[in-house]
Amino acid sequence: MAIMAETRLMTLQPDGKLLKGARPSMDEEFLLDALRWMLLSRLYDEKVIGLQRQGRFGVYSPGLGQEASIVGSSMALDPERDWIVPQYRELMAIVRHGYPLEKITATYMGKTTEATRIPEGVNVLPTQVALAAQLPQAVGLAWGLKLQGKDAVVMAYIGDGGSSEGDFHEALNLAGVQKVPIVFFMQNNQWAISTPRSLQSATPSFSLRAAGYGFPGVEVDGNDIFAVYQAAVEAVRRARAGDGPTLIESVTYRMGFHNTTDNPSRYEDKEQRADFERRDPIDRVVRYLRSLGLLDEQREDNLRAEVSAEVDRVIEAAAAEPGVRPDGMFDNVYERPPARVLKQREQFRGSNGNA
Ligand SMILES: Cc1ncc(C[n+]2csc(CCOP(=O)(O)OP(=O)(O)O)c2C)c(N)n1
Ligand SMILES: [Mg+2]
Repeated sequence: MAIMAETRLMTLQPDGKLLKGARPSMDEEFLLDALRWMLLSRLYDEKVIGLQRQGRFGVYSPGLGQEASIVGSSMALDPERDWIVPQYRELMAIVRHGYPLEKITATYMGKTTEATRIPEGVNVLPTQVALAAQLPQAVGLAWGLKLQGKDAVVMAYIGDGGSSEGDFHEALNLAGVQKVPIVFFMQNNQWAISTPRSLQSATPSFSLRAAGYGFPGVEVDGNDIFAVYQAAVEAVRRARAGDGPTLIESVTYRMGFHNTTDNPSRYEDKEQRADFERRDPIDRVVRYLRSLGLLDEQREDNLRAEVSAEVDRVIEAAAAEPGVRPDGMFDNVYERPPARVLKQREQFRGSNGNA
């Protein structure tokens, strides 16, 4: 007997019409705010990829095509008390949660190493490149919050590729046993660099794995902001009520590339890409808002111009930062650097003249 995934949650169809009988999970004002965040994510990505090509920005993994997944999930959280534990492709989720975009931008532009420090009061852990290593940390954080009697929830992000790591299993297992207040939000963007989803796992749906850990798994159309938000709100509500973890599989597509060193045209399936182009998460919301008479061409142009100006302002501010001294690489790694590191810094200063 074939194991079937539970039906994939979808509310808003690619043509911008609500599925028959479906109700939007956001009111109009909240949806306009979500659209603004999705546009910020997209326009920022487009602009900084251009800067990277000019040698002004570091290696970067854009969230192109995944904006509903990234923004919709984070909008279910309360930045005052909840925590985000990111992988590395959820930039606007952590920015919406309070991590200043200027600071991140300055780091990518080689202007500061300060962004490795999380500002006081911002409930975000550093981005993680060692796949799935963030998950045991996230479960520990959620467990700690539970033991402290806080009503806080942790949202931990993971990719389809990261889910093949042992840490994924260990973290989800412990989270289920201890019923910690956590939401595992998996962005299944069909790729782990050049490894396709079909070679990542034989499971018909990653969400099914949750059953093995004793908590619910849900699969959502990750390009449908209403569906993503609805699933995230429900999972956050469960976690906050003490009912334990949820695994959300957000089915989306990486429309950009793995990072700025990658060229997916060498391995990508053109038809699959074209299919997801038709399901663009931003176009879908624009069509919906137009059909309601809440957005016309003029208003959309204005919104794009406003967001674009905001991106320019952030980049200009970051570019004006003084830049990193060569010995800045020793900063912000240890709270109390060991003697060995202090000695290396002295040697480095001596040999490089560190102007
Ligand atoms: C433990 C570990 N193994 C391998 C890598 C190399 N690596 C970096 S990103 C990546 C792909 C991750 O794919 P996924 O988790 O789906 O995230 P996505 O890039 O698609 O957002 C790999 C294999 C790594 N960083 N860490
Ligand atoms: Mg992936």
